[in-house]
Order: sequence, then C-alpha cells, then structure tokens
Amino acid sequence: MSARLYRLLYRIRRVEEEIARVYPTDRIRSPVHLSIGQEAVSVGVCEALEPRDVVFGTYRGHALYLARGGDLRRMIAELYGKATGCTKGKGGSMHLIAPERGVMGMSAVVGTTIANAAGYAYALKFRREPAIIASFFGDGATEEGVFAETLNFAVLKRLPILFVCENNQYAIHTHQSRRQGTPAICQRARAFGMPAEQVDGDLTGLIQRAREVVAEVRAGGGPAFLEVMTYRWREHVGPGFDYHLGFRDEGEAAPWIVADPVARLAAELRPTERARIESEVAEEIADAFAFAEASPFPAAAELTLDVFKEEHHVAATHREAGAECW
Ligand SMILES: Cc1ncc(C[n+]2csc(CCOP(=O)(O)OP(=O)(O)O)c2C)c(N)n1
Ligand SMILES: [Mg+2]
Repeated sequence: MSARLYRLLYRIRRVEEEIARVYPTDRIRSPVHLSIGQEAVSVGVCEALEPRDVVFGTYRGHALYLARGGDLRRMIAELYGKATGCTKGKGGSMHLIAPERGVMGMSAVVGTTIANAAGYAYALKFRREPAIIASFFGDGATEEGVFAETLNFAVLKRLPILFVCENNQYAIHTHQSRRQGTPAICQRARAFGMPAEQVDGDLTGLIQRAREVVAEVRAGGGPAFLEVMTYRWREHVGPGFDYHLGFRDEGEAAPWIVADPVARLAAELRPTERARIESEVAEEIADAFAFAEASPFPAAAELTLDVFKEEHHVAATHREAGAECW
C-alpha cells in the first residue's frame, strides 16, 4: 500500500520539479501553478473515488490530473503547446482534461468549475447513473458568489457531489485571515445544510475520511464537504519561491515541510524498493518530456477549430442523451 501511494505522490512531486527546472528555458508555453506541497489532497481524495467517478479542478491541477491517472506524455505536451497535448496544445497547464479518466475540466477563472461540477452531478442524478462528482477548488474560490449559489443548489437537489476545498490559506499573496470574516470554510458549507468538516493534510487520515464521506454521497445522502488543510511551498504562479516578497516567511512553511507526506512515505519503504520506484519515475518523466519536445505544434488551420462546439457534435450529443434528458 505505501509503495503504491509513494509512487503516486513522488511521481507528481518529481513531475512538477522537472517542470520548474525546464520552465526558464521558455519551452513550456503556458503559465504553471505548481501544487508542490499539496499533492496529498488530490491523491488522498482520489483514492476514495472509483474509475467511473468524475472530477473537476482548478488551474492548479497537475496533481489532480495525475492522481486520476491522466496521461503524463499528453500533460507535458500540453504544457509545451504541442498538438499531442491533452487539449491539442490549446489549453495549457490551467486547462488539463482527461475524459477517459473522468477528469472533465479545470479553469483559469476562479470558482467556475464548482458550478460546472454541480451541473454534471445534476445530469448524473437525472440519468440515475451511480457515479459521483468531486469538485476541487481553493480557499479563495469560496469568496466567489458562484460558491454560495452552487452549494445551495446542490443541497436543494441532493446532488451526488463531494466538494473539496484545498485550503492552502492563500489567494495569491493574501492570507485567508485578511480576506474572510470567519476562518472555518467548512462551517459556512454546513450552514447550507450539508455535512462538512475540516481535515488536516495527513494522507492516511484523509484517505480514511474521504472513503467514509464518499460512501455516504454514493449512497444518496446528498452533497458533502471536505476542507483539507494544506500549504503551497512555491510561488502562486511560476517555478520559483516567493518568500522574499515579504507577505509570508519560511517559518510558516517549515512545519508543513517537516510533515511532508512524500518524505514520510519514503521513510517507510525499503531502500531498494524506494530506489526502484524513483528510477522508474525518472525514466517515465524523461520519456514524457522527450515526447513533448519531439511533438509538432498544432497546424495553423487548427486555430479556429474546437473554439466553438461544432454543429455536428451538438446534434450527436442530443441523440446520445436521448429524449429523457433534453
Ligand atoms: C474570477 C477570477 N477572479 C480573480 C482571478 C485572479 N486569481 C487567480 S488565482 C487567484 C487566487 C485564488 O486562490 P485560491 O482559490 O485559494 O487558489 P490557490 O491559488 O491558492 O490554489 C486569483 C484571485 C481569477 N483568475 N478569476
Ligand atoms: Mg488558496
């Protein structure tokens, strides 16, 4: 168990460290919001999900995409703006998608995918499909009006959705205490009429709690809310660090770095097992970057494709969905 989890967490960490290393060469054509330090949130919650379940995330979505099993080659190619990327090089790091793995969308616009996720959950309920939705968003997104509107609607319709707030305490450079009148986001969620609780970033505890909560949502109990405490080690956007800017200091990060789930799991493994995982991950990452480097940019004629939903796609969607839904 811990070897499998270590591979998942370590792989995400190393992928993002490699992105940070390559970024200054300008071959990555997209801004990057790294989740280094926050990997356990995506991994922990996704452990509780089934393959048929669906997730929505944010521009800080590398960890979620990878935790769900999104293809690494297509992710790196997407960051390079290449035609082989998961959105054909048109979305970049902030708009990763892997429908075959239930990763239905991420967005640069704070808060938007919370409503998208609830819409998808409504469709699932309407079609009596047994899957559930997990909607990931930051603490800053809870200040958007769409957060309140969506939570209200989700409770009203008893939607099969788990809201996951990745509380890293910052929206860009501003601490939560300077933006919100009450500290516990989950208390606000509870006021809408759904079970909500705060959990710390410990991976084992998170997996256990997520499994219990997901089981309740799947059993038809309606929406639930997890506020997962975590910490962003690097700058808001870009490959570097931002402690020199003065809005936070490294002392605040220190306890989170000491409690790093990646290092903790590493310490539980036999050295040979750990070395094997690390060398396999290194090989896979090198392959993904080589794939991205060697891939072509989209053809000029691609520029206006996939911008609007082409008419024949719309017609097909209506047919597939059938009269029941439309
Ligand atoms: C609607 C909207 N408002 C403002 C922004 C600018 N913006 C980008 S990221 C961000 C902070 C969001 O913080 P949080 O939701 O906590 O996510 P985190 O970056 O910490 O993961 C803001 C305000 C935006 N992209 N979209
Ligand atoms: Mg935040």
